[in-house]
Amino acid sequence: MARSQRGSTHLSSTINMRAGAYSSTPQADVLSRDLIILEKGRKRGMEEVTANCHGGLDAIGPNGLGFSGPQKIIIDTDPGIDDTMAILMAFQTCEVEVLGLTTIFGNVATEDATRNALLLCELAGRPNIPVAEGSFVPLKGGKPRVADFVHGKDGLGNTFLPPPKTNKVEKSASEFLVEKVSEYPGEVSVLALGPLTNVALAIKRDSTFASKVKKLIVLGGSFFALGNVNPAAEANIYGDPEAADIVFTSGADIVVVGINITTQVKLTDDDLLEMRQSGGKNCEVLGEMCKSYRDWHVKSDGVYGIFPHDPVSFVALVRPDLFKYKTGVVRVETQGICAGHTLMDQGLKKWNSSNPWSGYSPIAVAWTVNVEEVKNYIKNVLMKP
Ligand SMILES: [Ca+2]
Repeated sequence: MARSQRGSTHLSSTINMRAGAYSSTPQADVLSRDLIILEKGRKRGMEEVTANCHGGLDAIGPNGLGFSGPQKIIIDTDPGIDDTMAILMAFQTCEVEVLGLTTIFGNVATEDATRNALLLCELAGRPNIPVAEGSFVPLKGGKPRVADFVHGKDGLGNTFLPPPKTNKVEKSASEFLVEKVSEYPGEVSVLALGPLTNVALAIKRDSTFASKVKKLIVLGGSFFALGNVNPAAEANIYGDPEAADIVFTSGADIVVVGINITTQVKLTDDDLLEMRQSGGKNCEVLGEMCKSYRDWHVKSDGVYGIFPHDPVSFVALVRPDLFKYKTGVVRVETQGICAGHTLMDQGLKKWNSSNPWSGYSPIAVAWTVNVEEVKNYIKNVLMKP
C-alpha cells in the first residue's frame, strides 16, 4: 500500500544533509548521527537485540527479582513525541515483548502515525515488528482532531527522518489486536496511547476480546481535574469519546492513567539535557524531537520541560507498584460542551436508583504516583547505552 509522499522534497534534502553535505551545523551533526543510528537499526536483526536483552543485566526483573519471561504487549499509538519515548522504552525493556504496534490518529493523522511507527521500529533495530494501521476516523466519523501544533508536522518534532524501508502489515489494527489476543488468550496486554478507536473496534469485532486481553493500560482522561483540550476533556478521550466509553464499559481488566497523574511527572530542561548528553541509545534523536515539544509546554503550561504522558503510562504497565489506584465504573460524556469528559463513580455513595454508571464492571484509575521513582525509571531506561 502506498504511503504518504508528503514532504518528499524536504525529506530528500534532509537525507542529503544526513549524508554529510551540510554537517557544519550542530543540528546537521545530530541529524547525521540519527541517520547512522537509523541505518544501524535497519541492519541489526531482532535476534541480536533479543540476545543482548536476555543475556545482559536486564535479565533481572523489577526490584531485582528473578525474571520469569517477558510479558507480551501490543502498543496502540499515535506517534507522537511522547509515544516515541514510550515505544523506545518498550524496546529497551526486557520485561516486555512487543508483539506489534497498531496505529491511530491523534498527535498526527493515522497514515503519518503508521509511517512513524515503522520508522521507530527501524530506529530501535526491530524492523520485523509488525505495524498494523488503524482507523482513519473516530467511530462517529468526521475529520479526526490532530495535534500537529504540539508534535510538529511529521509528529516527530519536525525532525523529518527519511521514510521507512519497511511496510505495514495487511491486517487492520483491530484485526491484528483480535488475532494476537486470540492467539495468546490471557497473555497479551495492550498499551493504548492514543484515542481508543482501534480497541473499541476490536471489542466490536470479537465479543470475547475484552475477556481475552490480559490487561489494557489506557493513557487518557483527567479524573477530577482539568483536561488539556478544554477544561472538560483530555485529548485521547476527546479524540473518540464513543470509543472510550465502549472500552471503559467492556468488562476488560483496565488501568487508566489520566493526565492528572502524568502531569505530576515532569522532565525538566535539566533532565532533558542530562538525557541528551548521556550517550543513551536514542537520546540524541529524542533530544532533537523534544525541542519543539518543550517549547510548546513553555507556551501552553508555563512548564520548562515536558510532560512524559506516554512514558508514564508505560511505567504503569511494567512497574504498577509505583502508583496507587482507585476502582470504580468510568463513563465518558459523548455530547455537548463536556464531550470527552471522564467521570468515575468512586463508590462513596449508595445511589437510590440506577444511573448510567450502574451495572458496569469497575476499572482501576491511577490515583497517586511516586513521581521521583517514575521519573527516574523513565530516564534510566532511555539513557541505556
Ligand atoms: Ca500518544
